[in-house]
Amino acid sequence: MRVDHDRFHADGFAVVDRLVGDGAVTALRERFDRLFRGDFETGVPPDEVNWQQGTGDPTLTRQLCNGWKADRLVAAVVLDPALGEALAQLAGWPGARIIQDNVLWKPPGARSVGFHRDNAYLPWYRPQEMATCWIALDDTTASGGTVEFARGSHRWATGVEPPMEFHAPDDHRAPMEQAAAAEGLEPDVVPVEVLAGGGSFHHGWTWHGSGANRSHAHRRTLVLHCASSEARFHRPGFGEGNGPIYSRYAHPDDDAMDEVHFPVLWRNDGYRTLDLDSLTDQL
Ligand SMILES: O=C(O)CCC(=O)C(=O)O
Repeated sequence: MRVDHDRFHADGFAVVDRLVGDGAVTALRERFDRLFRGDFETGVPPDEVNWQQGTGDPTLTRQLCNGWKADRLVAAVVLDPALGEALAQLAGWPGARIIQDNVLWKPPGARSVGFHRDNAYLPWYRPQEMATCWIALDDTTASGGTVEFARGSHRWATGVEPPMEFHAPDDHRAPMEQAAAAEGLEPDVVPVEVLAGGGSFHHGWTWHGSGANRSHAHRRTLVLHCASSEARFHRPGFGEGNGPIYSRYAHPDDDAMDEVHFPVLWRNDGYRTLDLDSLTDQL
């Protein structure tokens, strides 16, 4: 996997032709079916189950967070040390630990995902930084509602972020356009169009989202969000962003992020959370 670091730092994202092989793509699609049916291989449910077959709104993008806890193949892909190393090097960290994965499925006709900046939802740990790898499991197109990035937006002002709706806002780009106007510029919005198995890396302050799927093709994606291997919980932020969900894993007497829940994928001294390597046998 070759990631263009100059592009990533200039644009806030970099597109990559191939992140996972065809065999893994096919097998993951089958795991997506199982996960959205509530068939959790390990017996452990994902941390967030926002959509299930039978009860989920068919017009929404289906989402689960931390599918890796429920499914060993998802785990084998998102806990891959090569992805952890790539993210750590892009972000300038000594190592990378997973904060969250997203299992996303936008069928034909499903609505948008609102533009947002990942770092804005992380006041519950320090350093408040995320870097992300987005893996397409179908060929992606602009009309099929692929992810879109606002070029260079990782350098726009941070602080008060405009309010956003993640699921199906009427105008999915509106908060980003408001932020662009505050910068005094026209946003340059770039859709990630790749073949299945390709994808992108993005910076935690890059504005991104995706439009409705106006094509006849499904759009399935597996997303890996990492933080620095050195990240620690930050108690004053527990009530904000998605802190109420993930701060449940804090210890009462220290700020360590438990490696059972936030395993280290790669560190520059060779360290990696134990027991992860057996998972790669699934690939
Ligand atoms: O795929 C999408 O529509 C959104 C993905 C996203 O928010 C992310 O990768 O951080």
